[in-house]
Amino acid sequence: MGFFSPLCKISRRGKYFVLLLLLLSVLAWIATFSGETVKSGRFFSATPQTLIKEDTLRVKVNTWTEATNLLKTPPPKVECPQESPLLQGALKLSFEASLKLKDVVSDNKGVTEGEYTPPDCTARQSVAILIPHRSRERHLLYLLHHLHPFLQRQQLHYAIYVIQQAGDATFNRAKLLNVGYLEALKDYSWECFIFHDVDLVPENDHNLYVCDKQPKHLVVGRNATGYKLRYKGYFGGVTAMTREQFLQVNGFSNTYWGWGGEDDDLRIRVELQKMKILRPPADVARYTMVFHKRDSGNEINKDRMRLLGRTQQVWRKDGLNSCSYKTMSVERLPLYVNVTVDIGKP
Ligand code: UDH
Ligand code: MN
Repeated sequence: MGFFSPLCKISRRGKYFVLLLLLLSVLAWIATFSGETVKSGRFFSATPQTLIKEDTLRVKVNTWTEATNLLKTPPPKVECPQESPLLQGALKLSFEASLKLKDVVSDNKGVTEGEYTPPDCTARQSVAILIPHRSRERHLLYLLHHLHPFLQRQQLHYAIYVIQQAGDATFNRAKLLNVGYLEALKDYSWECFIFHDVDLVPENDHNLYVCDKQPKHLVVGRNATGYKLRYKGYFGGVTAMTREQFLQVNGFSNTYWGWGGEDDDLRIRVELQKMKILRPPADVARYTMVFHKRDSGNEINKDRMRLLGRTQQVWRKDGLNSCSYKTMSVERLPLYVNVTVDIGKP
């Protein structure tokens, strides 16, 4: 009798039963194995239809998490519209004696260190506003109070720079503006520059603080002149030039100390480049100038006519490329970047 002889003794029915048991265990093993592949197959090749119920659920949960995540992350920004829907047109300006700097700060929560970016769309232009300044604090406060909301309604990416002339030598508006251009470009590659007197407040927000294919003059009229252009060719007060346009004319002359002439000199530079000055419609390009007397330290420049006569000969070597100065400080205040500079004396 051999080793397997007891098996031979099992009945035929018993043999079928053992075979069935074997078959069932093989099937069970295959089932567990295929279950595993389907689960991991999600990451390889299983189509959604082959997923077992549990995984379908997991996929649903994932889609839900992805969807809620999508809601949390802001949608990609689109370019701001050609005309901002926030514009109001003619504005009611106010010059309250009680106005405080901290009120202007709290009115402009979107502004950090003088800079603002529209939250819902990508601004069409990045604009640096340059304000030449010395001891006109009250005018500066009124201007900041009006200009920040004005620029935000225009949906611009902008920053305000105040360029303070240190010391009490004769004032030089043009040289301060050259410094402003050079200093602002250290922060960001601004494409447009607005050269802005501290005492001129725009009356209508359709007067857009953006640059054009040609240099722009934004002050057609002001209260003090019955809203008429001061004289034919006047290019002062508030002007807008692209980074390239300003570079092309070599900026302002550095040689105008005291009041007058520097704006006419810039006009000559622009005309020498065959550029044409653009102006917005007169009903829009209106300003209120805060009343003031002539400042001490900014007396009429008696030499201005002589200087204007030599612009054509000197503009290439007198301007941005010859602007020497010493930066005393750059303070990043809430509403503007305060650049204090020693520009020397006449
Ligand atoms: N500025 C200062 N401080 C000064 C001088 C000039 O901040 O001490 C700046 C300021 O941005 C000002 C700009 O330079 O807006 C132009 O100077 P301005 O306002 O004195 O020039 P404007 O042509 O007036 O407006 C000239 C004298 C007006 C006398 C009016 C008498 N009716
Ligand atoms: Mn003025």
